Amino acid sequence: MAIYIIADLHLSENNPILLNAFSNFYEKNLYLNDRVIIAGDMFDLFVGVDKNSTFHQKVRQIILNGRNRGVTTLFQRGNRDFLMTATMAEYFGMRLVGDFYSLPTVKGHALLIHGDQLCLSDRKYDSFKRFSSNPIMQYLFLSLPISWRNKIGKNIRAKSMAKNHATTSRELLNSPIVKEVGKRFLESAKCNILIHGHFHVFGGEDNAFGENTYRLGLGDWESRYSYIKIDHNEIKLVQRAMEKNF
Ligand SMILES: [Mn+2]
Repeated sequence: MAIYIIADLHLSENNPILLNAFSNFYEKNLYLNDRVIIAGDMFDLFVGVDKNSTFHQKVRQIILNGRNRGVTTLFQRGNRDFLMTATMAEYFGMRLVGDFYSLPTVKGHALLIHGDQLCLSDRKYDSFKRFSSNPIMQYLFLSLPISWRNKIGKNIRAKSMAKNHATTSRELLNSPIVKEVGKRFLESAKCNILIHGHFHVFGGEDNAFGENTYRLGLGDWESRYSYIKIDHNEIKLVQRAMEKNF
């Protein structure tokens, strides 16, 4: 019985290799009573459930197959899939959890966030999320036909990506502001381990936010994938090559 945390898969219908890797992750790593927490950006872009999309059906089937084998999936929203509601998550066989989720480990309490929250002071903060952070806008947006939503989402994402290259993710991650925000998050949640994705920079950092604090950063899924495993004995950050057919 273990908890696995993954993030930043950026699944899309144009990338069947990633979808296959996601499927294999379930098939090869997860067993009865295991729990997966997908910490955001599971989708490259998510503008609501499209029940007619074979892509969405496939994602759903992978998670439901896991559920049938006793694997529970929790979902935390990222900046690419922040429009996921509890009902939509349930369609995919997942349970939606909060944007700040804490869990006990052998090395102390860990706070899990997608990671975009660490960049709140960044003026270039993802405009797709800013675009409809207000509930009324979200409601109006979700009432549009799915084809419109896809088009609008893709346009906004393209604009946001085009102007996001001034600072590298690694520089951003090491900036004093991110350190300060992370420290505050840990203090208010009474945790000493911060787990996050979003930056696509794999790696752990000891004393990242003060003495005896740890930062565990998940990488994105591309030629490699990463996960965090938590069980009664350990908490570990793992990166692996994406084997052929994985
Ligand atoms: Mn992200």
